[in-house]
Amino acid sequence: MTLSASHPLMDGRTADSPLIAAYRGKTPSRRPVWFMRQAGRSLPEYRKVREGIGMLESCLLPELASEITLQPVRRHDVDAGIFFSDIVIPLKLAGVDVDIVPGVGPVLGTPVRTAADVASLPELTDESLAPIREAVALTVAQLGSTPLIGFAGAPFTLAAYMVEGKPSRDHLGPRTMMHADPETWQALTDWAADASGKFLRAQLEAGASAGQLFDSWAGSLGLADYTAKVAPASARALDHVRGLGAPLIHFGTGTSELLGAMRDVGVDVVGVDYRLPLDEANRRLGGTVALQGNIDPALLEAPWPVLEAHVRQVLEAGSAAPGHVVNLGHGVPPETNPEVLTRVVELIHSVEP
Ligand code: 1CP
Repeated sequence: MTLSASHPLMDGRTADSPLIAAYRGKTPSRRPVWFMRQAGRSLPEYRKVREGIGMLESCLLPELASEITLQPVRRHDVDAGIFFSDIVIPLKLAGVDVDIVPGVGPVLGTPVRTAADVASLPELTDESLAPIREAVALTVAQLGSTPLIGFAGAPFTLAAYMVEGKPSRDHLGPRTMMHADPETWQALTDWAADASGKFLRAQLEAGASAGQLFDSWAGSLGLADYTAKVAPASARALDHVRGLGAPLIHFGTGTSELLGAMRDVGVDVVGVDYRLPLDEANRRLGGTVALQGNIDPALLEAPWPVLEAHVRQVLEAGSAAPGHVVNLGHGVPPETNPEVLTRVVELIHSVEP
């Protein structure tokens, strides 16, 4: 299982990029930075091309998805593109009745709650992923030596939407199911693991140079439940892409107590939200992996001197880790002034790696 010789990671385009060097624990030529949700509503050029086109529809139009992926790279000089798509796209492509409702998020026509519901989930075929492969190929042809990061939702975060049928705060539905009906839980998370794994694999094979597993809501779990009921499915998702040679990143929010367990599903990089300083995260992980994070998105609205001091602190704390890729502790808030993001990138690039 390897990437083709003409893949950007194999043909010399991205292997020595600052992003991939830092992920691999080597010294990069400059401090790499990208932002979760760097594509999206904070950019006027995004709002313009999305006019009148639904969210999921825009993800499945290869030229549009590619253009949206490239917009923040052009504008901010970030060190990576993150593929414009969504964690529920594999559900949509499998034929699950799901949509993204503006101002709400993913909503399913019928929530998935019983053994029969799970048994009737359609399988995601490789053929249905063609628009994803096409969008990735168009994108990497334009990105040159800037790596593209592929991503997928982790099984717990996907299952959280599938069981509740919509976004929720406490994720009570999935947390009940894992104990009340462990067999259905296992079947559901296995299904989600395979759907996400195939989605991520399609992106890596088509040209993405790294892959990030988003377990955004894992922080609602204690360590015991995470380890017993969730981590095995996350490992199963990544089994689809191990051995390709592309660095793998694992991110969640509210996961300060789970960092070691998240590393142990088998990744090269752990993403840290804004709650824990990176030197402390590195101490908890024993200096075993590179870190990604963790500018507090709330500070993007603060006066520049306050934001600058915070960014410098993040860089200092991140120096403790074997490798550090700067990011936010969660996604770019939609109200963010994009000029602030560009200025943050300039600041980070001005500091010695
Ligand atoms: O119409 C719009 O513009 C809707 C907003 C939007 C966008 C821009 C949604 C709906 N998804 C996306 C794109 C997206 N989603 C990306 C791509 C680009 C980038 O980062 O620049 C990525 C990586 C995701 C992944 C995603 N979707 C996650 C994991 C990351 C995270 O932010 O925690 C999650 C939890 C989702 C679900 C989702 N999709 C959309 C929304 C608003 C949500 C969250 C809903 C909730 O609060 O539960």
